[in-house]
This record gives sequence, structure tokens and C-alpha cells, in this order.
Amino acid sequence: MSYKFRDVFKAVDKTSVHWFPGHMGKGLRQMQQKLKMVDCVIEVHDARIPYSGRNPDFKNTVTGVRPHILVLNKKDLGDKSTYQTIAKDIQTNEGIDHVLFTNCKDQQCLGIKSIVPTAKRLIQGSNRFNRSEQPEFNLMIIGVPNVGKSSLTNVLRNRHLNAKGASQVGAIAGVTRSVLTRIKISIRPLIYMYDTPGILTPHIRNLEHGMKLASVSCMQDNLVGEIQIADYILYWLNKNGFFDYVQLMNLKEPTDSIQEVLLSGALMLNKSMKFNHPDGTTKLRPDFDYAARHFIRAFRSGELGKFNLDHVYSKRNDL
Ligand SMILES: Nc1nc2c(ncn2[C@@H]2O[C@H](COP(=O)(O)OP(=O)(O)OP(=O)(O)O)[C@@H](O)[C@H]2O)c(=O)[nH]1
Ligand SMILES: [Mg+2]
Repeated sequence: MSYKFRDVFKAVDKTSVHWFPGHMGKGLRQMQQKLKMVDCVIEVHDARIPYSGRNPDFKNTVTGVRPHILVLNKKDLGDKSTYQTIAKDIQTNEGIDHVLFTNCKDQQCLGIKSIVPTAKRLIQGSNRFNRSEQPEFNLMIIGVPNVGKSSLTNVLRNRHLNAKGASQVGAIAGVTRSVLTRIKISIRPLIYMYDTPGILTPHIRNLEHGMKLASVSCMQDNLVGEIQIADYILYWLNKNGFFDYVQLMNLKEPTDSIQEVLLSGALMLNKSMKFNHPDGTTKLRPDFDYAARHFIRAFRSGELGKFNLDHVYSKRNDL
């Protein structure tokens, strides 16, 4: 059977989202001030949104003036068949030679193993600006929120120092709120890391970029709205021909209606919520928010497939 789905995503709610809370502006200023103490910048983003998930402002503010490694983290959640092409495209089109894919949950991850040796090589090959007399190397880790900057700092510290994590980690965007005191991650050579807060660009290029960031939780869900995030995920899955959500949400067939998806999910999960009926009584209705959270969680954990949201997959509209 053939299905017709939306070609364009339109926001129904909260279209004027405030993407740039105050601590980000402050964080960016702190990062720029610290830059004179930094020998190499480790820029971390989410491997599921390798292009739209990056903050373009970093190029003008922090990455352009120091040796730079681009890390695409959470590779365990993304589509690994696209990684080689991404690295090549970024090298060719943006001139970034050092692109590493990492998974902080994997002790044996090759990308993680090569961060410190690559940084060391880049620093030793640079003039170190005003820092040529300093024996220790300082790295700064930067990126948009919730991509794993603090996790990576902890993993490197654990790997090279055999010490436990020193930076707080959490599943919700905005855990690190300011540039932290430097954290030691290696003794020989002596290397420190400045962990920093996640910074989004204040000028998100278009609604789809914003929705992709929200879909992989680079901003807090309540800023955008869970139902709207679920709707974007549904739009993207349909557009690219991925229909595992039909079974997850107990539907009979694919649909482009988020209301239908959430109603079916709430009924299957047997979740309802009270509401005040205009007749003055309290009644129950299916809990759409709960169903939206269930759907988003499955998408983010890879249960519905592992995707590169910036890739256009060939459509598979006939089941
Ligand atoms: N699956 C997976 N999860 C990861 C990986 N790296 C980090 N996480 C998880 O992602 C979430 C965010 O990690 P953090 O290290 O706090 O991210 P951050 O970039 O420091 O976040 P902010 O400080 O809020 O900007 C946590 O729930 C981590 O456990 C990874 O490689 N794979
Ligand atoms: Mg952090």
C-alpha cells in the first residue's frame, strides 16, 4: 500500500522558542576569555545530527584560532553506515582534518583512544601562541548542550589517570552551567581539560534545525513541547520511510497524525489523566503527554532505528 505524508514540517505550538537562555551568553564570554590559556579545542556534537546539530558561531569565536578536533559523540545511537561519508565531506567542505566518532559508554572506543594522542600531536606541531613556555597542555571541550562533553571529560580522565569522573553528567540539557575549573586528565604528558556549558546559536537557521536539536535532546523538552517534538519525529520517520513506530504505538498502519499516534499509544499504555469538564465534573482522558514521552524515549534510545537525521533516506512508502 502507498502512503502520502507531509513534505514540510509546520510548527503548531511555541514557534517563538527561546533557544538561548542567559547562562549561554555568559558561558560563551567565559570561554573566549579562557581561550588564551587553551592549546587545543575539542568540539563535540551529536553524531545523529552531524551538520544541523553544530553551532556555526563557534567558527568565529573559539575554533578558528586554536588546533581543533571535531568529535561526533553518541555514535552508538547514530547510523554508522553514514560516518565515513560524513568525515570525508567535513574534511573536503570545511577543511576540518580531525573528525573522530566516539561512544562514551564503550571502554574500547577507538575514537576516544585517539583524542589525547591527536591533541598532543596537534599542540606539539603548533606555535602555542603565548603559551610556548608552559609545560602543561590545556584542552577546552565545547559543543551544544547534552552531547556528552562532561561524559567525555570523565572518560578521558578515567582512561589516562585511572581517576573517577570530576564533572557532573545528566540526561537533560544544561547540566554544566559555566566554564569549570580545569580538570586533570593526564599526567604524562600533563594535560588539563576545561569543561564548558553547552552553547546553542541564538540564530537557529530554520525550524527543522531547531526540531532536530530538540529531537536528540540538545534543549530541554519543555521549551519546545513534548507533543511538538513527537510530531517532528513522526514527520521525519514517515518522510524517510521508517515505520517501526506502528508497532510501538499499537497502530494498524502508518499515519501522519500525531493525535492518532498518541491516542493509540495512551490507550495501549493504559494511561489517562484527569481534566475539568465544562459541565463542572472531573473526567478522564487519554494521557497524550505520557504517550509522547514514550514515543520520544523509544526514538532517542534507538528502539525505532539508528538514524542520521541530516541524511535523506530513499523513501519506502509501500509496506
Ligand atoms: N548513548 C550514549 N549516551 C551518552 C554518550 N555520551 C554521553 N551520553 C549521555 O548523554 C547525556 C548527556 O551527557 P553529559 O556528559 O552531561 O553532556 P554535556 O554535553 O556535558 O551536557 P551539558 O553540560 O548539559 O551541556 C548523559 O545522559 C550521558 O550519559 C554516548 O556516547 N552514548
Ligand atoms: Mg556538561
